[in-house]
Amino acid sequence: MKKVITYGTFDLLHYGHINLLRRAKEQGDYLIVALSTDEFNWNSKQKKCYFPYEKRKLLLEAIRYVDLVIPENNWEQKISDVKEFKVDTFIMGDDWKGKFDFLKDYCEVIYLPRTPEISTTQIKGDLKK
Ligand code: C2G
Repeated sequence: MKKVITYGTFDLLHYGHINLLRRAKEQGDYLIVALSTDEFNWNSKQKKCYFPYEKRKLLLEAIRYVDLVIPENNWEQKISDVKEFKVDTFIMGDDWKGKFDFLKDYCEVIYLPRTPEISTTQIKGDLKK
């Protein structure tokens, strides 16, 4: 079984996220999503989520491509996650290109093209108009 992992906040879930998750699952048989906790988002990514972790987790677990959702508590857990879950492939959108190449010592690293013209930030901005 080929295992794939990806990381993110996935707040205000949108079709750009779904495109990423669909393509990530196409790379293997089992997709793990490491979902940024509220604390990690606020303390390390300066992101205030609209939906709290448990709601974002509920939404992700309802997606056919997703097999397991685990918490992302910090920037440093990726190597131990890859080892613990015996991950074959790490996937992120290419806004992160190069940032996680250190994982190439442990698994395949793939950066996929982002879906253009959609983001959680854009949704929030549009709703204020
Ligand atoms: N994404 C995408 N296209 C978009 C928007 C997002 O492909 N239009 C991808 C991002 O590249 C990322 C994933 O969807 O791979 C989740 O996006 P975010 O929730 O914004 O994740 P981020 O805050 O970048 O967190 O340790 C890594 C971080 O947790 C990544």
